[in-house]
Amino acid sequence: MMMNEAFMFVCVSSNIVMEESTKKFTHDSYAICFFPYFFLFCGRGRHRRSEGGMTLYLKAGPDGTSVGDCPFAHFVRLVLEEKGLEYTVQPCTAETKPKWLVEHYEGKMPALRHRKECYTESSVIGDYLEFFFPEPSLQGMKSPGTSVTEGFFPAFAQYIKAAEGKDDSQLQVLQGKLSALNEHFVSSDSSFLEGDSVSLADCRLMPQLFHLQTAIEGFKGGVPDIQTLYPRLNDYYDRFASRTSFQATLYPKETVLWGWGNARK
Ligand SMILES: N[C@@H](CCC(=O)N[C@@H](CS)C(=O)NCC(=O)O)C(=O)O
Repeated sequence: MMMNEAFMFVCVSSNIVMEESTKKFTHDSYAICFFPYFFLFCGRGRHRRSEGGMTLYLKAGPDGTSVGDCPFAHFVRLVLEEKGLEYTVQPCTAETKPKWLVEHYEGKMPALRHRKECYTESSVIGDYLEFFFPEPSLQGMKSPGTSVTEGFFPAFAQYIKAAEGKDDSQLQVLQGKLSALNEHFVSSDSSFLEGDSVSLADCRLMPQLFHLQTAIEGFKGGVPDIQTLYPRLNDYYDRFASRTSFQATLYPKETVLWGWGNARK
């Protein structure tokens, strides 16, 4: 609990917006005595990598036991891999979720359990890992990399879910987002979204691009052709896809198609 509170305290003081999942431990944080937090703050980054166990509970694939098609869980796994942290994955279905996860965390996944603490909401988990395991840093420069990805996920989800022949407007919206991303790499001439090193923003975007590329091939006859129309974005994708973190967390395209197939019904 102490670490939960300290994390929340630092998040609030650095204006990170806490999401719904963390409200549950805010109510008992009012009687804050700032003194101990100072020491906890000083303890930032002092977790030993082998200390305690981390388990990531995440959506299961079609067989109920393999890793499922969740880009948010994939984001967390990329952060864990980029930071060289040890963890195990626990794919869950509605039937196999642990009781404590359902009772105390609304069954939300991805959920990262680290020793006796648990966090849900991928952005909170990413911030937690960045705070307590600051090396290597995935901070990035915050802008403009983050803003250029805004609205990308809903745009591609709506396009993939749209019935064939009726998706011109969704396609146009998606193409606007893809053009903006491509243009970002042209104008910044950077290797990654927020500079020449990987950031949280890359770890978030890459799983979405993997879904998009797979679903375009599977459901949309290859339209739009990312390789031809958005070459700098395509180069970026290939650059990150060759990283050990991405290779280690890749799951079958069939799982992606299974997930979007269900969403399209
Ligand atoms: N905003 C959430 C979204 C998480 C989410 O949508 N998770 C879905 C899969 S992508 C899931 O785990 N569904 C299965 C379940 O909740 O049982 C986050 O960023 O963590």
